Amino acid sequence: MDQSNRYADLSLKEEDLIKGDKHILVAYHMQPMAGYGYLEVAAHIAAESSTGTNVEVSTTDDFTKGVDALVYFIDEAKGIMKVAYPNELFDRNVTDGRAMIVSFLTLVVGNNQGMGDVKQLQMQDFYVPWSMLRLFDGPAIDITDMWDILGRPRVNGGYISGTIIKPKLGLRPEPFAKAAYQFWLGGDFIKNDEPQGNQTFCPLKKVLPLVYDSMKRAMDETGEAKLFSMNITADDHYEMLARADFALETFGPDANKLAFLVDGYVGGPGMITTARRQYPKQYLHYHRAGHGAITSPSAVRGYTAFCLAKMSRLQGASGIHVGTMGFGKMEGGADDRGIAYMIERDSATGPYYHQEWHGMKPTTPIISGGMNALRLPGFFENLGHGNVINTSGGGSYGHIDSPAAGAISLRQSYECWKSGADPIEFAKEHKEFARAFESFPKDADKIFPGWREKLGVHK
Ligand code: CAP
Ligand code: MG
Repeated sequence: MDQSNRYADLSLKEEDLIKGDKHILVAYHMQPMAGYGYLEVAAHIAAESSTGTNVEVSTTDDFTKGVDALVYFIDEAKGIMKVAYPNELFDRNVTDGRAMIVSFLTLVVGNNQGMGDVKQLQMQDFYVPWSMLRLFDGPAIDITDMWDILGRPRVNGGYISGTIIKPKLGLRPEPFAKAAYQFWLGGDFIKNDEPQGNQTFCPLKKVLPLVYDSMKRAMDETGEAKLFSMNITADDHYEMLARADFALETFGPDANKLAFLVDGYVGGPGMITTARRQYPKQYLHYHRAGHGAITSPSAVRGYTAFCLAKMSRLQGASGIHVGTMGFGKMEGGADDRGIAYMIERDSATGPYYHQEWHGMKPTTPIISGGMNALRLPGFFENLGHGNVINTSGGGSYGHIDSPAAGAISLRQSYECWKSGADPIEFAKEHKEFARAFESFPKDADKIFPGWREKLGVHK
């Protein structure tokens, strides 16, 4: 049934919709199944994503029609469609009247993901009007709080060198805590790897006190504050709270140095909001493991990594993994810097919409995945700054001298880029950075051809 006479109005102007402050706007890549008209399917998507179904129903009244989602733009050749969703469609908390991401997802990428007349449908960007933006929690803690703890300026406090305890799984408590201590002798920030929690070979209640002891010893030896991002992901809300409360008790006077990590894509919006609202004093670290199922460039459904990151800021993530923009091991490219800009700036432009954040705290771009000291200078050059958290697992524990040397090489890499020095010349004066070349020779050959001769390395 062609519903475009009700669920499409191509005379609507985007600038009027934005000025009106009454709609969330969404841009999709869409391809209809063969044999269906483009506008017909676009209108069906708007119907199923708001007030309609595949047939007219007798119970519809004029008010209902007033909150219809409307297709307001299509470009069939490019496979683009845009929908205006009235603010009223989105669910509000009975507890405090605020908005929720799960309702946004249920509508804009809900049933429309499985319709028989749709071949491809992936959200590329969305615009949130101030009238709705103000109803989202936004971050409570951000990178400025981490810079504070690290004794850095609250503005442009710079690069936070981090790692992930590797191997990903299989360390028992003592070797786990030792690995942490070894990195903290040279670096700032350690995270659990995304599946690390309370495995039987490494019970949380045994390992966490040892990790805190490692942190205290490393802080004493270096005279520097250290940070730990602990995974509290669990199916059960009360399990999450139990883990977080135990950690806060364990870290006691150093609880401000404890961030909470949530595997937010697989865990879902509820888990992020649990952490955001139950522990508003802790940095909320959003790990996105699993997102590739829908955000991979090969995916044609769901939404992009850009949209995931933008939603995480609305939810209140203090930081989210944004990929390595083509410089690491995960999928992505240089243009992904736009993801970082959208979550860290107060005013930014995405693929289809400009967004003002009206002072909502920023979400830190967390850079992770195959990174090491050799890959970082190119990354910083592409992004244009180093106000990020970088977690290099292999890049630290794969350094041939020690995890501490790996950590120091990461910081030296940032200093090298920031000073504008030539990395080879810089390596001649900085041992740990130089030894990163020998630690990761394949990267060195690719990024710095001729490095062996220039650095006098002959084996
Ligand atoms: C990186 C990592 C991260 C991925 C996540 C891993 O380890 O810990 O989880 O980078 O990807 O398990 O692979 P390495 P993204 O530093 O040893 O590669 O940040 O793109 O979500
Ligand atoms: Mg990991």
